[in-house]
Amino acid sequence: MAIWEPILKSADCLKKLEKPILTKDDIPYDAALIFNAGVEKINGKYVMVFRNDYGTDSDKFVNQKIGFKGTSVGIAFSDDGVTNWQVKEVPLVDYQVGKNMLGKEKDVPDILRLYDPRLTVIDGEIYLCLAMDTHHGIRGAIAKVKDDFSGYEIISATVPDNRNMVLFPEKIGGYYYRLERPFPVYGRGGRDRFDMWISKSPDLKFWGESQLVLGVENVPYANNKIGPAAPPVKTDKGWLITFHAVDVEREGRGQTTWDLTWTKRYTAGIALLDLEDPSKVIGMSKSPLIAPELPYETDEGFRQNVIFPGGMILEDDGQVKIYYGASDTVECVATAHVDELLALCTEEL
Ligand code: BMA
Repeated sequence: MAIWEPILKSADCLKKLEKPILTKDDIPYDAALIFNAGVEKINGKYVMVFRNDYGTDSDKFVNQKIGFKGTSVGIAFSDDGVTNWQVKEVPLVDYQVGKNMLGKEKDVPDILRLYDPRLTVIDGEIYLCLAMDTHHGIRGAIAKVKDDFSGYEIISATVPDNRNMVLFPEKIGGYYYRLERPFPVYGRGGRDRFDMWISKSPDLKFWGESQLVLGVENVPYANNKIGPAAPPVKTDKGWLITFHAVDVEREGRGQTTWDLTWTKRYTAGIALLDLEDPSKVIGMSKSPLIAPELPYETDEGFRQNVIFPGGMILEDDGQVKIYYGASDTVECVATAHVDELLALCTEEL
């Protein structure tokens, strides 16, 4: 595949680790693609909740039209957030293709699979936002997770079609908030053209007062769709957010996930939202924060040229760790100082 025109580069302040931090080789059960993880620091330990598409010959999947046997969501722990990830013996969630026709969830019997986990701790409780494929469309689910990651309960789910939800880590003006990306097709010309929205809730179950936060037209390096990436991080200046931004070489190509002619490029953007009214963008960068550049981001893996952040941690010394899936195949981390990231968010919408 290689790097595409127009060439998009990561921000100068961003330091990428030269190799992925979690791959299929680290997983003690069937695993092929390890990516799009949520990460949080809980009681001093880093917890990663990762997506695993499994059940295929992993050496042969580059540009192949293949199916997988299932998708699971696994858990890993690390002391420094970068090295030595200890993967829990069993995944938290596991859905096999074709085996969930009657459903596993008592309250939501329609589920086909859960994936792309985003992890947020609010008032000491652990929550996951997940994409939820059902027989009747793709929904965004919020699950409450047991402290030892041994189980979960879905506490709310959107109507289709919505996903990429992330929760803010605290209430703002008495309400919980989430960023999300509905994907209206008919209303936007019958093709991908999706934006980032926000909704609020008194209890994490009932969501409303939805508003548009950022439109795809506000992002100069996207011509296809944008949406949330990692959950927001609080800073003195505002809520620091990452978002995914997609450009295609030519309209109408690479439209389905399993399409052989994959030509979507996913980069990550950065913006700052108002602390008291997070529906307001107070600054953004008009250039990407993370672009695909390294060989395993551009030339290897299942879907080349895909960068998708799912976790962001602000350390006490100001270092920010940004966790991202690369090529829908491996999980990576990049770092920058928070002041450098804030300095990027100075352009107006
Ligand atoms: C989206 C989701 C993501 C994935 C991206 C690129 O539709 O499936 O999990 O990273 O496509 O393939």
